[in-house]
Amino acid sequence: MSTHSVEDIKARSARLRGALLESLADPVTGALREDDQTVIKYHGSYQQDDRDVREARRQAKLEPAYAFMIRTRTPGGTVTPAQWLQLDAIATTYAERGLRITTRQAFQFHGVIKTALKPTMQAINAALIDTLAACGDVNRNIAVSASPSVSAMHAQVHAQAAALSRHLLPHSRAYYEIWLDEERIAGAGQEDEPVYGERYLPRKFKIGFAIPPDNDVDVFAQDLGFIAIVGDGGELLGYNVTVGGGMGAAHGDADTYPRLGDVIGFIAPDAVIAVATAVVTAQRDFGNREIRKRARLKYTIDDRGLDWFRAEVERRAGLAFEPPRPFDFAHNGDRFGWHAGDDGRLHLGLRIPAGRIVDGATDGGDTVRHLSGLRAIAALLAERAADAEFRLTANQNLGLHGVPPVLRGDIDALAARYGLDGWRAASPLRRAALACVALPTCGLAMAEAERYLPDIVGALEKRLAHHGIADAPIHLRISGCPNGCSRPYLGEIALIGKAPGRYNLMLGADHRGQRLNTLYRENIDEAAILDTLDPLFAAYAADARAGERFGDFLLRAGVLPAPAQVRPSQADVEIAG
Ligand code: SRM
Ligand code: SF4
Repeated sequence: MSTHSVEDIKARSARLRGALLESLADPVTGALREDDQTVIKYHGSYQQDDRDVREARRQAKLEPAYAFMIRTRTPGGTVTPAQWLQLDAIATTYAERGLRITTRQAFQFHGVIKTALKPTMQAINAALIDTLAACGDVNRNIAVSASPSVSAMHAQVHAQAAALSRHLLPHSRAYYEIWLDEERIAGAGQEDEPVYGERYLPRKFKIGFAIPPDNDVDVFAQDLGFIAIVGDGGELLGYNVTVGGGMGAAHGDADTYPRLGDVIGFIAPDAVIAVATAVVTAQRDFGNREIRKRARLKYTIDDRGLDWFRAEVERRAGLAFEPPRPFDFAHNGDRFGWHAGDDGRLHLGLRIPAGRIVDGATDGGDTVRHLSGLRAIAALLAERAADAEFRLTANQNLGLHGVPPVLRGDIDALAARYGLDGWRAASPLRRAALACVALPTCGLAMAEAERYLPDIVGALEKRLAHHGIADAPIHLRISGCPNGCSRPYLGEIALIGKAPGRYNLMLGADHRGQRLNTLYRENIDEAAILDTLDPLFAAYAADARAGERFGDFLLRAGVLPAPAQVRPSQADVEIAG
């Protein structure tokens, strides 16, 4: 069987250069040449077009309204107050729709036109942030628990993730030549790529570090996961390693499916890079390069077997996994409000609806100015606590970390003034809800997600209130298509876009990211979604046990069949070992 065309583009791209310089310089179109639309992903950008105006422009015989999405590589989602101010200025100068926090702790800028791409990239790099390998068939932004319980152990895990991120970067200098005018040196185009090789990976690759009891990175949705195992004294003992998680699927195609990662063993902290390199290179060498939809690690493992894969990783890493250690996740959501860290400094968890930071959005009926508010907070911190951190969460929210207690009152006042304190009044459903970007920028969206979130949350809140359970802590996740960018298959309630205004309704995941949900109704509109959920809410209100979560209730009550995949914690991890 022949290789997929993307494989050829990678191989002939001269280590990710393609004809990008020529494409960028072409004044006739706002688009890139076809191959370069693939190549630019490795530089952290996607060519898109505004789908709201696509049809009108087609009728007017205009080319689509091309513009680019740019995604940062920000392992663990951490930036300083000064960097925040720079990113804000970039969003305001070059992009549309403000700053967007992604489900992998990155920033996205949308609507950057071709002629603004290079200045935008330069401005991002001037802020000492880059976008290299934020997209493409490489290791993506590494997700790390953004839990507010900050300790030396948390810092150690973040540092290991950042080191791993650097280790897995492509060695090609293409990024620096194209965007930062680095001089092209001898050997350019043939750089050695020791981890990736000339065709890079068969498909995107994702790594996450979870720190129990928080599973805010949804570690079982990652190709490769590290679950921190912490000793009684709070010290990092090592990690349980998970492999083969992934969410993406296609409607009606049984060859594609969401899959939870398997726990394959325990390693010491200093084995992280060796094990990650072994997993990545095993996937590089054995991943499916003929059938792109089967190219993720989860399918390599299902095709060849978990035992084979574990042995291959042990051989490459030169170690033997120890049996997995017990761990216990309490939830896969975020924590809001103020928390104290071990060092006496404070951490504030703020909710950002669907991760979109703009001025003028409505949140629970109020008009909020989150972009301006966070600018004001960043300016305050830059002046008074420059080593504080903004930390993006993998649930599209934001934490302020390392805040001196003396600034708490000022920050509370700013949060209230700009509507950043919405988490206080928000229902648990609203606080935990996730939605992918979808329309108008995502070329793959079949239905709305981010823009639909406020309406559907409002409608569901009314139904819950009607049954006297307005405070039910239900995890809702919406994706505009089955690719699953909001990790919807881990939602207690999930809507997966099927067509404009129509969704598949999935139910029954847990709230810890350890159980996949199940398809309950296919291709239904909002009225049918609400009518389907209403009797389930009524039953939950009447029959749930104390503290029982909605997803768990649906299984116990027999509304749903036994779940397809569960990854228990605690001592029962040996099911995968
Ligand atoms: Fe995603 C493709 C947005 C996290 C699975 N994703 C896309 C693209 C680039 C559409 C495209 O290929 O043309 C979307 C751009 C939309 C836009 O306009 O910005 C897009 N994905 C996102 C973000 C921004 C969603 C969000 O609302 O936050 C997230 C960016 C993460 C980051 O910072 O790197 C995002 N995407 C995810 C996740 C969640 C995660 O990583 O934890 C998943 C599921 C996990 C997984 O990978 O299995 C995910 N995105 C996909 C897939 C399906 C991959 C597959 O295995 O089938 C696609 C489609 C593809 O790759 O062909 C996709
Ligand atoms: Fe686009 Fe689909 Fe991802 Fe949503 S889930 S951002 S619609 S690819």
